[in-house]
Amino acid sequence: AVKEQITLLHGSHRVGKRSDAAMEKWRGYGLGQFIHWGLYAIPGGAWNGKQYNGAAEWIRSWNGIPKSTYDSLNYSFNPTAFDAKAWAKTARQMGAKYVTFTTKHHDGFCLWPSKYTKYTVKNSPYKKDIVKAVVDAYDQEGIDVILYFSVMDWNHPDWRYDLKTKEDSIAFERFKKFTRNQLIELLTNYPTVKGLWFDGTWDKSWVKQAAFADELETEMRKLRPGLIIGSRFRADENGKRHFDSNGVLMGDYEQGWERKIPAKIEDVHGNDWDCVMTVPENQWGYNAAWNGHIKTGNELIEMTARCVSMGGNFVLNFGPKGDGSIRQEEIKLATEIGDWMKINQEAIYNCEYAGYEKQDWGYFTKKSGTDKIYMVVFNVPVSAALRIKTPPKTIIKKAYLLADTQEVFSPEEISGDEYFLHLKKREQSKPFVIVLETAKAE
Ligand code: JFZ
Repeated sequence: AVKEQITLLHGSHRVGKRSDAAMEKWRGYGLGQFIHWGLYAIPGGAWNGKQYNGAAEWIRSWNGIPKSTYDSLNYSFNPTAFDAKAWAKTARQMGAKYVTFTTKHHDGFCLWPSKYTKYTVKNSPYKKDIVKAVVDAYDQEGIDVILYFSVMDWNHPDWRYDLKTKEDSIAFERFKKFTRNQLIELLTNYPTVKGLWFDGTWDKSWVKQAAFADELETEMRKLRPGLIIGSRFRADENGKRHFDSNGVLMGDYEQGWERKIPAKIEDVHGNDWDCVMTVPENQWGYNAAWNGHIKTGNELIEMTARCVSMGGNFVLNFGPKGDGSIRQEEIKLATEIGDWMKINQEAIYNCEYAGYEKQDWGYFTKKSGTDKIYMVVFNVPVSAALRIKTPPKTIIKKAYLLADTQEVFSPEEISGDEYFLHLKKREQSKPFVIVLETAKAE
């Protein structure tokens, strides 16, 4: 059914994907790193020896903690082992093409010396600008930087969840100015950043600011042409978030894939998107206990391939400790992923949805702008025969192992457009990639 379009003042400003160079680059990243770091890394998921059940970066919201005690953690923030260059090396070694870094999480503590609040790293024993160190180090490694920014700010006296009284509205007007000032400050201080990753934008107070947020987004884009902003920044005038009242994506990519991956290509509706993922179930900031299932390297590699096969980027979260060092478990995972990427990265970078029917053995990706198809194989069937169903009028010219191009395969045609690719070895401990060089049949 064709739905009637309504006129919106503050809905989406574009139908379809962006096609400029900055966005093309973003689309080709394939794999990224997320870093959640802030004062919450000091308690690390526990307070006075008691484990907090929620996400470690939310510990301030725990009833058992006096807010003023948490808010004084800035006086203990002295990460002696913080080494932005070491972080960036870990990211490069893993194969990350971009990093999203928490400049300010919900607790309001700023990792840069913001002029607009005292609650910053400047008023900690550490003193130095963490955001600058991170941006410089990642720039140097050739990894693009996106700044995470929480609009919700638990520390700011003018933050409100809703605007119920005149007093609330007056306070929130100040808060809006503060938010704008901080965002312009970030873009001005760190001109190399490629985008902003917004969070804490779900409360009624902010959802009601359609006009303000729209203007601010326009202002930021003008200040930094090419800036990439996801769908989690602003709502339209009817309070619709991510997708406006006409169902059109707001912002440059869909930001709703948080710890979940689309089940099928239809679920992404032709939009750009990225999936942000934690190593345990739901812990972004450092949690010393890390309970429950911890994802393995193979699981994370599979998620990367799955995202890329549906045109998305996969972003793996790291939660450095209070002293600034990255925990050993995360270093190990970064190494495992990186070792795999070194051999198989061709199937991940600058790749997109291949247009092939999904098969049980794994994921198809396609090198953008070419006829090169990659089969990222995770589940080898007992028959050791991998099914391929090509789109109509496709010829498979050559099939070979990416890791060893000497190992070629002769696809057996089962029926029109359907083939079996017979593997020689059935036992594999790591996912592997088979390249299909294809052509269009006349
Ligand atoms: C938010 C934060 O509250 C959390 O601490 C972390 O920073 C994460 C990346 O983002 O949590 C969310 C935000 C959005 C959804 C779920 C959790 N969502 O849209 O489903």
